[in-house]
Amino acid sequence: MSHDASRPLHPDTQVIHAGQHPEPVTGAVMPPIFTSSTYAQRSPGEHTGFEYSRSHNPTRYALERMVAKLEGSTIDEKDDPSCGGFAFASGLAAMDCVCQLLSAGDHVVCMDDVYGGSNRQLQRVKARSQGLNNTFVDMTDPARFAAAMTPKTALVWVETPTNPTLKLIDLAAIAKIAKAKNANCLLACDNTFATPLNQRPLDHGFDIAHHSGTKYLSGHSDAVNGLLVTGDLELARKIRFHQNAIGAVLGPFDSYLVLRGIKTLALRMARHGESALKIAQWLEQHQGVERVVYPGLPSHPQHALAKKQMAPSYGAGLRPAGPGNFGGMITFYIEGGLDEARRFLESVQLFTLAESLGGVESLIEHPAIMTHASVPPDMRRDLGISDTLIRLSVGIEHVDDLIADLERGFKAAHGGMTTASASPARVRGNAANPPSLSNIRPAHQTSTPAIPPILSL
Ligand code: P1T
Repeated sequence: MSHDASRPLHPDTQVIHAGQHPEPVTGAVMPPIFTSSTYAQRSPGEHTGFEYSRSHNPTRYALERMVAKLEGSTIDEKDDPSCGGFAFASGLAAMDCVCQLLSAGDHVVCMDDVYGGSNRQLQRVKARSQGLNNTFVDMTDPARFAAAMTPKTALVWVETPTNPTLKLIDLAAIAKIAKAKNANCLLACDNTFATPLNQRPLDHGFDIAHHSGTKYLSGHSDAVNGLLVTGDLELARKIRFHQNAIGAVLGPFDSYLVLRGIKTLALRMARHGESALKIAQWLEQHQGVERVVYPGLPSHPQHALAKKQMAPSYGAGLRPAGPGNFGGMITFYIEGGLDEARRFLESVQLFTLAESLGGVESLIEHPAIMTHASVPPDMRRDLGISDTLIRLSVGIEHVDDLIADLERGFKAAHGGMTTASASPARVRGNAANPPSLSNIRPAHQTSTPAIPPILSL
């Protein structure tokens, strides 16, 4: 993209153009999907810069450059073909690559509330295979973090807002403490929930922004992928070496899909944020709710930090368009117990009961049984991942329809039905809950599927 560099572009424009240029041979405006696994050489070692597709792929580079620019990397394409952005086969594969930058026995400090799979990778894989020594700590309190951090800490891993309890971490405060204790310590922030439209970790002194691009970046729940971005050229070279040496790269078809999804990221995030705020406000007034957690509500204990940190500037004060920057994720504690939570989850119809988040469609899930089942039970209890905690990923449907759907759930949960009478079929059939959307609920949602043994290890 060539433009007058003295005039920064709005993020809405960047999601379409950043790091993109017409394909040099044909002028194709959208990047072709380069499927070739290898590239012809004129003479041994004499090639065009493209040798083998694990190492170099033009479609993947186009995606990587886009995310690198959105996250604020200033690495020039002349110095690094993907400007410090790296795409992987999943968010967890991207995290694995960061861990592989460490050495056996290194110390890691991790936020205590993170995606269950990130916790599992550190505790049940890296502790054994790399001997990483993990400390999980509540980093919402910088003093606690300072106590956990040692001069030998090699990696700090945070998520903000956290999955699933939507705690916030003051990135600038954590970066200052960490670098004072050990200037060489790597600071990585999983920016999946916020997206670069709502928060840019590199601007706050972090070395790496990480994404499960499976979520908001792709935005359509149709491509599992992960991304890393750094603005430090030396670190970029290390990540590139490991990305290639380990090999969990993102394929060209998925790279194309994710890049295509990002073109509407600004539009989608504005709608996600606007609707989530309305739903959070509605939930807060609802008698069936014990407590709502949403960073955009003044009742969120870190609302002031959210307003400061979740408002990235894209230069010259340019900010994403849209009323709310607090994202599309809400968690709430439903009144009652597991029975009420189950009836609620089984009864909503527009919100699909499923893991994942960040797609155009609304999703709902029960973290204790679903996404965070791999977190040790005592840790879940301490974090508040209880039987009554419900997580919403607010999609871009009309907000009134979403609210009506949630009301249907509350009627089923608290409408005087006994557990026995609350089967989804009965709920759909009763007069208070019109069966208009009943056909879209897949049959498997009515029973708990067995967990394949490989996943429950
Ligand atoms: O699924 P994968 O692309 O490997 O990403 C893992 C991951 C990493 N970080 C965060 C914050 C995540 O939420 C996830 C995946 N999360 C879910 C599948 C979920 O429903 O929470």
